[in-house]
Amino acid sequence: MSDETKLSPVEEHKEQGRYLRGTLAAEFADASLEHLSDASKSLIKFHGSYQQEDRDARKNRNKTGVGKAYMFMIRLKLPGGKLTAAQYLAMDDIAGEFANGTLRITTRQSFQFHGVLKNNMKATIAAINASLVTTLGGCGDVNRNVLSCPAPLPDDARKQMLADCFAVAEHLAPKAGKQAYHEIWLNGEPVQLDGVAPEVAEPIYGKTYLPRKFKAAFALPHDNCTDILANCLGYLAIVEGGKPVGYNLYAAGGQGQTNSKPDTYPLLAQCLGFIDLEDVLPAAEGVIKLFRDHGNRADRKRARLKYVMKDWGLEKFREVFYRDYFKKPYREARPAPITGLDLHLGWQNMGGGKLFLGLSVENGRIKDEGTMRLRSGVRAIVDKFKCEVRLTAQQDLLLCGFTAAERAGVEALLTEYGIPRPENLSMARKWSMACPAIPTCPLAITESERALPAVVEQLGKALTALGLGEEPISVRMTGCPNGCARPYQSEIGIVGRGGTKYTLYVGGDSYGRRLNAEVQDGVPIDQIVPRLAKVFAAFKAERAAGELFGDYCSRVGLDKVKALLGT
Ligand code: SRM
Ligand code: SF4
Repeated sequence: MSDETKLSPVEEHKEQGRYLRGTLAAEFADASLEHLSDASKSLIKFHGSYQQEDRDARKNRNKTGVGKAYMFMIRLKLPGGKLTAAQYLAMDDIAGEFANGTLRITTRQSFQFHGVLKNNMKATIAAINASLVTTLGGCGDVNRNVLSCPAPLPDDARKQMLADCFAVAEHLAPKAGKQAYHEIWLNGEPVQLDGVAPEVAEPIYGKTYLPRKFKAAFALPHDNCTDILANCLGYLAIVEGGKPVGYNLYAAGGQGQTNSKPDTYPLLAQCLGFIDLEDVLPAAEGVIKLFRDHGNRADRKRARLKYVMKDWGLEKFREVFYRDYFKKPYREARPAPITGLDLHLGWQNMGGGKLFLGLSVENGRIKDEGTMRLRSGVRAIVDKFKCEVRLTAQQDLLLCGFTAAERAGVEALLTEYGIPRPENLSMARKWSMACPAIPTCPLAITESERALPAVVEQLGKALTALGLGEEPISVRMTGCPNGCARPYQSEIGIVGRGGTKYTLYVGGDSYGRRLNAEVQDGVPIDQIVPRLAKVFAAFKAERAAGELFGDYCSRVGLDKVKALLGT
């Protein structure tokens, strides 16, 4: 076999894994094993977990020769980011008992726990499931958490999208893989699979699942808060006469790229056409099966659905999808441009006399630190009012279902626990996101979550000094080019380059419709804002009426922005 056709080792792990079982049960039962075998490292992802190490501890441990401090990250599957009060309180308990005392809202509306020790994995996953929350498919070569606008606003389209989001998540969940999950983590009875055909055991995925991860999202044209164009599959709701009538279907978006591989890059999803509401599941199944059959299983860096689109072009992609998979005629997309993105922060009316409160969570980390006891405060509010909790794809938190009379009580708790109201935070802070990076992510080459707050503070001051403090400029940082905080879809993207240096991208838009472009490489972290300040000044002087920062950068062109940045 040539290198181009030789399957990646992960394909072998899946092939031999007996529908996600492998030797996981035995390796977790053996307390003397500090870490997992390579095959188990691949398979554990499908169960919603990654083996990691504490990178902060690495230096000292190397010096004393004690080896790596292994631990696990666990990611939930929370379609639409929805949790009951009881589920939230249980997740908070788990964060304290088994993880590092924090809950991390992800950029895909879910929670991650960090720092779970190997010997606590079974108890942790069992505790999560006891609350009727799963981690199955949180990671791995399957459909990941399905996104939908979580705002409980009183409109039919959002309700329809959430219902469809749940249906897609359920339909694309592993089936034989679920039995394995029960056997390994929940003491389920072993299921005999010998002689069962793969298309029966695992009807959508088969024995070797997908070539790579798969992501789906729902959004509204006026509220793209899930960034649907970053997804492998996107449903843009079409509303006529106040009622949802179907979706414009998008396919093959993605962010990740690798520095050493110029044939990897971010791409926005492209529109396949219009589908009726009743075709939500057949369309999902069609796109995912097309990916299963045509994705690259040799080179994992080029295995995402976006490269099938890039290699074939939209015309062929559509032709194959409609003819071989969806098996219905192509219908032209309805005119529905994306025109906005709502962070859903502050107090808002959800109908029926009820209110919800959107709280901005810095980089998604719910923790107690100094005088700001966010974790304890949110816990106290959820415990007292038994409010439903929803997570946004912008790493924020919505507390839902208060009466008007309860509002003062919630406010009092916010004050008691030092939790800032969104209206008192800078726009720069509200429109920022960072990925976890160091100390947990093995792929990080710079800091991100721990570095962005200082940059955002500087940024807020620089913008305020120029009278631009109220501009909604999206800024997203990642600790490597993989793009977990979707930095290539923001107005200012800051991507880890190594050490304390970053690559700077500008010219995207805050509604997730346009990719930005690289304008400077190797920028020291303390130079990011001083260099951008010159671009902000030009923006202030030259912007057209109502023009946003990213649109300005895109209009005046990269050469001008590069010249303004200087060195
Ligand atoms: Fe991601 C890998 C964290 C959303 C693209 N991502 C990772 C890993 C698991 C590192 C690893 O492979 O060992 C990170 C774990 C870090 C840690 O310590 O927690 C990680 N990704 C995250 C989260 C937690 C970032 C966050 O700030 O919230 C997000 C979890 C989402 C979830 O709940 O499911 C997260 N990752 C994303 C997104 C954004 C999105 O999906 O909207 C992207 C870009 C979109 C895309 O998929 O293209 C993204 N993550 C990647 C990639 C690049 C994939 C590629 O196509 O090349 C990797 C690397 C990989 O898979 O090999 C990666
Ligand atoms: Fe890790 Fe890179 Fe993703 Fe950040 S962008 S979490 S550093 S893989």
